[in-house]
Amino acid sequence: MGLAPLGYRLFARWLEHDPSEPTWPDRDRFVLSAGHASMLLYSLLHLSGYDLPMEQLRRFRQLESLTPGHPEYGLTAGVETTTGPLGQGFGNAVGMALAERLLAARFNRPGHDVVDHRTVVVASDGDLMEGVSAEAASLAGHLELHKLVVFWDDNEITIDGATDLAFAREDVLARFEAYGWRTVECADGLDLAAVDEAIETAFASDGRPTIVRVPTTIGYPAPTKSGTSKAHGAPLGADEIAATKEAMGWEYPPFVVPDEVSAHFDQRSRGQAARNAWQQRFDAYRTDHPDRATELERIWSGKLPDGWDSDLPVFETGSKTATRKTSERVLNAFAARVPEMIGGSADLAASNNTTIADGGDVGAKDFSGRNLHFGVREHAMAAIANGMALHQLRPFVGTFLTFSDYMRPSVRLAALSHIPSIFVFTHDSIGLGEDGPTHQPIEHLAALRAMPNLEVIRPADGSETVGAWRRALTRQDGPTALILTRQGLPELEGTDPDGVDHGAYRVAGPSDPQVVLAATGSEVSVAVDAAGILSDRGITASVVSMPCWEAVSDTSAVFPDGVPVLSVEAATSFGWQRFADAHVSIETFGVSAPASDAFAHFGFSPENVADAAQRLLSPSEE
Ligand SMILES: Cc1ncc(C[n+]2csc(CCOP(=O)(O)OP(=O)(O)O)c2C)c(N)n1
Ligand SMILES: [Mg+2]
Repeated sequence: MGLAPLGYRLFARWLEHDPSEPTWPDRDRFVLSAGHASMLLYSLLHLSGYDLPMEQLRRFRQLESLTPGHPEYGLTAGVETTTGPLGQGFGNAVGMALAERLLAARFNRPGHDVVDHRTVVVASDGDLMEGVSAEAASLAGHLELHKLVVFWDDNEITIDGATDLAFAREDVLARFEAYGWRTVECADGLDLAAVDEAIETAFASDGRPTIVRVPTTIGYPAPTKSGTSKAHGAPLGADEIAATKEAMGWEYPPFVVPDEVSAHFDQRSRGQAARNAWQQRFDAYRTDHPDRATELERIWSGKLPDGWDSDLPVFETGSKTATRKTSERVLNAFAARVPEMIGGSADLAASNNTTIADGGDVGAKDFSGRNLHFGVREHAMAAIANGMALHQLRPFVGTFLTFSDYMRPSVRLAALSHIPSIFVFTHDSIGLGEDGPTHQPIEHLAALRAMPNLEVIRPADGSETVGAWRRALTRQDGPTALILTRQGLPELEGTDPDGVDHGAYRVAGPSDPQVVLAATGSEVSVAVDAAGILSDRGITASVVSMPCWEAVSDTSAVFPDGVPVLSVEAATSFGWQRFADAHVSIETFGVSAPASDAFAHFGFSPENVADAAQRLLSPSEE
């Protein structure tokens, strides 16, 4: 209610959007980072003329309505991203504003600004307290994302009470100024003229991103609860509603919008005019630059270009390479064909091997490059990647697997809202060696596999790395985590890119073994060697590589009935109980030691794996 004046003026006057065509590519992006104010957004969408009938507003927060508790991308027309976890929308918006600059640098030509829109955010106190927004704001300032405008709902209230409990001494605008932002003060967020003035100032860019402090009163004008934390989430109650309506001079029953209000608010003709004007500009662009126009339309459609998977590297059996390095080659092979692949790392590019050769760096003065430097800001990196993906790019972002924890809230939102971001996680086990337990992931694979709609792919060698990237790039409806080694791995004989799409497949041994060794990534070659030792001992073993659990459908071919299965993975066994009867695993934190010593210490030698398999076959022979 306190944001109604700002929302009204944005939607009904300032934003370029077309309710009849919510996915018009050059629309202004509006992100309600404070997703708990979802009814504000639903009301604005309804009144503007989006396909959100009053019936849906009545069904607010009810099962299968289009008006869930927090806005969900892909469900409700006009909702640009899923918000609710505070700070995420802010990060997504930075990604959208960045994508706009990246596409503009690639496609706009003199006299043809076909990519040219704002990204507008409403952020609450909570959004600005969260670390992710600070990371994202710092990078946005560095990159001078000047078409990004954030309105801060400065209502001095959070759930627990007034902001003087925890947020009163901070000079938010000074902080943003220090990030390289322009700051604007709105005199009164409840006064339409003051709101208009602030928006007008903010929308006239001075070359920096802009934050506008908008003082409001939460729950305005409810007579007793406005201005207090009681207005945040609890219903006002019948008496307070009646008193509020009286204060506003509003005499209509619930869910009734008077015709003159509907007519006044309806944005369809204004939106159509804006879109038609853009369409004319785009048609002129097509006349002058037909190939570019076709290419831009392809990117907007989300379709990969013809030949996207030609010229992929082939890896020689027996050669030894880390999968982070095979990944670099595969990434570059795809990137040569897929220009919308743009990505980077959180200050570990040379370790994550995420650099596009000759791609050029992205910087404030030049957005034509393809390599992004996120700085040491993992959380914002993932939130920004999601925003870029929502803007039709194919972002990939890298860090060490152990720091996936720093990004997890954004990875989760990518999964929840079907965003195809690609997360490159290298240094995937104790195999990273000397950096020790702080850097050695143990529970991370299990934690990522537990997440619905995230595909976790841990290739065993170069061949599977090809399959991993191919699968990640063809995925449209959710994110992928690529799990890669620091240390060299042998290129195996039985591996196959297609194996990744099967999820689990046999790479060595007979189809009717006495025991199955199931492994992923660096442990597949250990299992292959263990199978050789078992064979010398007169025991037949098969080796099943399981690069992608999420792709596994039928396991009967790889895990024959009645044949015991031993899992071999340098991580916690948590989750492997689904497939295996016993485990060679790590149930503690790691150790600081050379990789070979760390592997030996935790029993990841072919001999120990063979012994464990033998014990599984005849437990009494211990
Ligand atoms: C990451 C995260 N932590 C906690 C919450 C729960 N939560 C929802 S709103 C809110 C704070 C409310 O204060 P503010 O952001 O100022 O919003 P206002 O009440 O002013 O609308 C909190 C803690 C959340 N949504 N996301
Ligand atoms: Mg607040």
